[in-house]
Amino acid sequence: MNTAFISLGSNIGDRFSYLQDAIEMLTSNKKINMVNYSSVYETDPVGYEDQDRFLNMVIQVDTELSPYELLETCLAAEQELGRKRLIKWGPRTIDLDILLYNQENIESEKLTVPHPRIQERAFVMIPLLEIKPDITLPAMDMPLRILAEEIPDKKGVQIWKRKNGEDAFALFES
Ligand code: PH2
Ligand code: MG
Ligand code: MG
Repeated sequence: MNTAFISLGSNIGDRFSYLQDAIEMLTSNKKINMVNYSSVYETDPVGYEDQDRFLNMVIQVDTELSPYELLETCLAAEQELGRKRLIKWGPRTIDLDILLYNQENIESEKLTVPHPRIQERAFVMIPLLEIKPDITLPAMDMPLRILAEEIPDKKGVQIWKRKNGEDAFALFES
């Protein structure tokens, strides 16, 4: 069994529904099992700034799929949810990025794992560290938590729906 972390992002339309629908699609695959999920964060757009704020979160799954099969499954869900690729880093109904697959390093035309921009992006690191505070990236002897102390744009990442506590939400209730 393999463990993967996937980041989800949406900044068009009913953003929360897109997150929920994407999770439902991924986990409807018998070879993907949800292990954990983060709170949902509202985040300032990074890279291409002239667009609406995102909802972002991270999920952890166990899977029998290979990294490429998992990628295909993510791309199919993006397609199904109306993703149009118009502007690089631009607005999207849903973006599903494989952050980590076990502790593997994968570098091909189709797929780079770990995701190359994890360490620059508070909207990825904050939810990832919420699920797995002691996570390290392959070939790196420092926990991600230490690197994350340095990131400049933490302010732009705010809790939107908390996983636990008062504002607990039932993302996976049927
Ligand atoms: N995704 C991008 C580019 N910029 N900014 C935020 N806040 N959230 C995202 O998910 C995001 C982004 C490209 O994938
Ligand atoms: Mg992305
Ligand atoms: Mg993507």
